[in-house]
Amino acid sequence: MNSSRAGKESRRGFLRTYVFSTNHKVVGIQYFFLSLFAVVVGMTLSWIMRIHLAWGAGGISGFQNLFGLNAPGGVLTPEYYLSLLTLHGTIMIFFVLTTAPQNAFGSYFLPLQIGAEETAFPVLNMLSFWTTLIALGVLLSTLFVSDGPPISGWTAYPPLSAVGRDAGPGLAAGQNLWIISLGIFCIGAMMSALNFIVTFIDMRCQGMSLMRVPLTCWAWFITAILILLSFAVLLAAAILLLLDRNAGTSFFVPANLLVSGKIDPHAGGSPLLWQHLFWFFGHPEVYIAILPGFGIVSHLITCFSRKPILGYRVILGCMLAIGFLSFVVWGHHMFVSGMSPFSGFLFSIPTIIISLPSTIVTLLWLGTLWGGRLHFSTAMMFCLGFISTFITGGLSGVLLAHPAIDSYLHATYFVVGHFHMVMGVSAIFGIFAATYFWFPKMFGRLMSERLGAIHFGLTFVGVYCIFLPMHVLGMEGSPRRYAMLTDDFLQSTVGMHRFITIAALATGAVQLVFLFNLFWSMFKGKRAGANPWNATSLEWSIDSPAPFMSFHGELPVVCCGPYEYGDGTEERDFVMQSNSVGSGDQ
Ligand code: HEM
Ligand SMILES: [Cu+2]
Repeated sequence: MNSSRAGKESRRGFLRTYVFSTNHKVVGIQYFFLSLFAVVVGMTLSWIMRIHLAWGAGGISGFQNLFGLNAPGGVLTPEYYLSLLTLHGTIMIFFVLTTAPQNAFGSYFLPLQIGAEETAFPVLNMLSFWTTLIALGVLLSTLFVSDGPPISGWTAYPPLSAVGRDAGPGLAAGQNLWIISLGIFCIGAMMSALNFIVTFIDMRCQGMSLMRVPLTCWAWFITAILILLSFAVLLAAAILLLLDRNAGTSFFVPANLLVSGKIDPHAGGSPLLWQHLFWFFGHPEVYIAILPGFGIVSHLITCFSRKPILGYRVILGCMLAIGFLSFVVWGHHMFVSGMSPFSGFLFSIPTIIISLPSTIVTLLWLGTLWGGRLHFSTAMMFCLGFISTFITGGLSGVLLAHPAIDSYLHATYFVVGHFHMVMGVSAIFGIFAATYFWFPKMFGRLMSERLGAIHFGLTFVGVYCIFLPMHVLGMEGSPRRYAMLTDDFLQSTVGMHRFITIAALATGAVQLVFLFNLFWSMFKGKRAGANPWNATSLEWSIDSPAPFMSFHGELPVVCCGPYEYGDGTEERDFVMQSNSVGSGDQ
């Protein structure tokens, strides 16, 4: 049935084949480029913020030309800084960290790795991409409405986000568009999650029993469940917020609120309700960003250590435990919201517990590396970078899990350092590792390993230079979301802020090496054989680049587990999951 469907597709015209395609590989590549575009925009915004923080006080002439009234004399208004901040956070969290690891690589490789010709609902797959693209368009359109993007941050707390124009710039049309964009994004994310779940359960080929599924696929599957459960709540919350703003309801706005000298007409809602709904989504969201990375790192380090993975079932159990626990810790984002100390305690305990499965997985990764014949490909180095930054970011998380410590550090740069380290950098390293590893399968050529090593080395040093000092700034009391360091006690931090900005600009420049490598290798890279890394999973048993119909209608039959490395001879120390198609290099 599938093969005839895919066959029909290959006879369709250009538009249906490459643009409005239902082929999971085309959709995966479309998602990949969507998040590549998004990350470039998000990074550019962060540079503007960083330059402003470091040297903004005297005015920067280019800013006046770029932002007009939003930067009189070249100094960004505090409100416009917040607008850019909101856009930066929203783009990075949703359109980069949710989209690339799960949708780009998941759409492409989940069906291949479980031996399916397609996803279960190819049309849904196509629709989910286009929905996500529309959501990005709506979000970016806030840059062009009269009072710009909202100033309420990526968490959009009411009352600020609910009471409209009177509360500040960006809170009229901009905030409406922001909410609509998020709502559309939720719908796209849920469509794709549903598709992933059914594909995983229903479409595994013969012999692909649950314990033979690569950990990457398990990670995409668990992440899909988290997406379905948490984005549903965010969608509902977004609709309620939209109603509060435009239909006179009062879910989130309390009575008798004085806004810009006027009594707000809303009555009887609770701003805390939004915080609960938002973080019930928001905490699972950080695991949505990182779990696919868990799968990718597990999958790659065993290949580049030439050893079976240590504790397949334990890693799987830990990922399931993390998935479950991520739904019961949301209150740790609200320690300072005035919740009772008892509630704080109840949220603190599972937060500390959730670090246990994370630690176990990390130790199992180190155990897998131990005694292996390590091959330091660029993909492998990014996996090691992932482990390093995950430990660094995780450790500061354990500190923040204590309400007493969090109360002091919550609104400071310590938190900015923490979440950038763990979700920004770790998750992005997972994306880089996946890109270098699967590029040959997606584009039929190899990326330059020399440029890759340069890219990794400089990026690794760079991110530590950017985000470690932020912890120190936080402990010194530097507040986050401030556009300028005007208070006396902040003057002593100017030097460190400048250092961070220089590091951020330099690390950003290093990404040009990656972009060059990516596009140059697509056309000029060395041609890749079917299995350049001598890996075992099914995607490596077909040609590179993967043909339009991956298995030509003849689904593979799986005979072995996913990580049978290290047995056999020097030249061939691995057993592929299926020998039914091609195997080995060339
Ligand atoms: C080149 C790398 C990056 C730099 C230099 C950077 C810089 C910044 C800066 C300056 C802020 C504002 C902090 C404040 O004033 O409180 C910020 C906020 C934020 N960034 Fe980044 N960022 C980078 C990458 C990322 C990535 C990859 C993510 C994805 C997780 C991310 C997510 C966020 C979030 C969620 C916020 C908070 C937004 C809010 O509070 O509404 N950033 N970043
Ligand atoms: Cu959390």
